[in-house]
Amino acid sequence: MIAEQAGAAHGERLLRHYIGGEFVASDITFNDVSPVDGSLVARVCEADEASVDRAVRAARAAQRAGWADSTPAQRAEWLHRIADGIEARFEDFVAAEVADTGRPFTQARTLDVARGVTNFRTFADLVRYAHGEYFETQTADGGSFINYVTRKPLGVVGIISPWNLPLLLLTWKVAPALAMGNCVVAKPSEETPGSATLLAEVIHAAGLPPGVFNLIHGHGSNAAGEFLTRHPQIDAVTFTGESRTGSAIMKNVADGVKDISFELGGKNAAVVFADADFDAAVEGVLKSSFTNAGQVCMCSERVYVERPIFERFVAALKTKTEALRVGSPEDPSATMGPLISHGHRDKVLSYFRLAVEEGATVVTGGDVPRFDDARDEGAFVLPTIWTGLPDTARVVTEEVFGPVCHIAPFDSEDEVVARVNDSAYGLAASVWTTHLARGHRVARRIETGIVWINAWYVRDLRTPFGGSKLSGIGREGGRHSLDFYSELTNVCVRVA
Ligand code: NAD
Ligand code: 6OD
Repeated sequence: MIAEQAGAAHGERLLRHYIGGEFVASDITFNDVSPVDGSLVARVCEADEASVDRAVRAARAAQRAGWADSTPAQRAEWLHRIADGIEARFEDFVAAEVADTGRPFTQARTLDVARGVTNFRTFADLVRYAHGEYFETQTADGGSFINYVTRKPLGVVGIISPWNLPLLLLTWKVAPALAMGNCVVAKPSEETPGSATLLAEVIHAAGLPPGVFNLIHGHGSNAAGEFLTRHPQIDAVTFTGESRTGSAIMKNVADGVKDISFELGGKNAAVVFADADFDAAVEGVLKSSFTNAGQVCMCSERVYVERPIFERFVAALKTKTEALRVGSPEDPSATMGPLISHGHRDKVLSYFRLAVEEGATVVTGGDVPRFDDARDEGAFVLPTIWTGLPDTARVVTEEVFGPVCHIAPFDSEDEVVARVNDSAYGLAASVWTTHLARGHRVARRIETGIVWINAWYVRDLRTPFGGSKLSGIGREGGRHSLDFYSELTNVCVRVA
């Protein structure tokens, strides 16, 4: 971890924590750097254990002071006010997201920040219509009872989010947690603190009661993230990130038997049948492999193509991939930005080398681009396609989380389903076919939390989102979020 004493020098931005309704600094700070050219974006405060403790206590106090007793309609109003605040500063959020990630402005506008607004509006609307359950019960001795189920907030929720879709994935948890009457302490990724700080500013300006939303910055292991998940006064932890980190957090929450919701890694497959709409499938796999430089948990890194169209498909995807333009956000023609950091690029480049060692044919990419300007200091890699590896190769089984895919041929439906399911992960899959029954049949047999047929990353926020196996625990989205962020109590009443 890069951490130093003292705050920001003159003219540098200092990103502070937001605790108990106030922006507070800490003595220790670290650098937030641009992945485009390594320049300093801001200095960021690193929360120590005492700061995390203050944030959790502020949240607990706010919970007791009335947030838990507010009505769904009141909380829905607050959420819409926050969404209004994001909209009012839309371009500031876009700039923060682009500065931290180097992604194209268009993506930040249409995906990241737009979803930040939608997350708040959706859960504002859903909470108004959240309902309980009701059952009538008769006992053998003639007694008659009604059972009804009430929802209460969990209390204080710790939220830990990753860097790949910073605002989207933070607000995807903050919005339903607040909607259900919880107070939160959120820790965004140390790589992307910018939009989270703006969210705190928006929430502050909206006048949310102090302590309802708290933000702490810092690193994860043996730092702010771990202090938060270990804190005895946290009632639940919701986490998005690597499977290995999920496992570490699980150990830390075990003592308190805290509720958890985990959205973790993936090694997702795309399956293209020979009867697919060819052009749509090529375009779909291009998106599913290379969107956000492959740094989306649902990206497909394994592509299976039915043998009769295999060669044609590889050639067509190669042509489209080579037409992608890697560049910085200032370049309006750039369709793919850098990876999040040099550290992550080192990891992706190690997989580039490993693929060659394992005997892959590099169809395209497999290297870094050369710009002959400041961008050569950035964390760019070329979108990369491999063929020729067995399913057991490490680059075909391990999550790379970069702009890569391995394409392999298959001969039958049964075979491809078995190969897709032969994975430690179970997050998402996409199936490309015009055979209606086959699409549904394959979707039922694939062991992932999400299956798209002739589509990829289409989201209706009422649907359950999450994965099986190493890809996570639980589901969020729609009523599944409302369920996770609330404690249910069954009340049983004798009526006769
Ligand atoms: P990461 O696990 O390294 O970090 C995520 C967050 O956890 C960060 O805020 C980090 O500071 C914190 N953290 C790290 N160690 C911790 C610890 N011991 N205790 C508490 N907090 C800790 O993940 P990342 O590199 O930021 O994100 C990429 C990964 O996230 C990929 O594996 C990707 O598949 C996964 N992801 C999954 C989903 C999903 O919905 N399933 C969505 C996005 C990303
Ligand atoms: O769109 C969403 O709701 C969601 N949870 C996306 C996850 C993306 C992973 O990178």
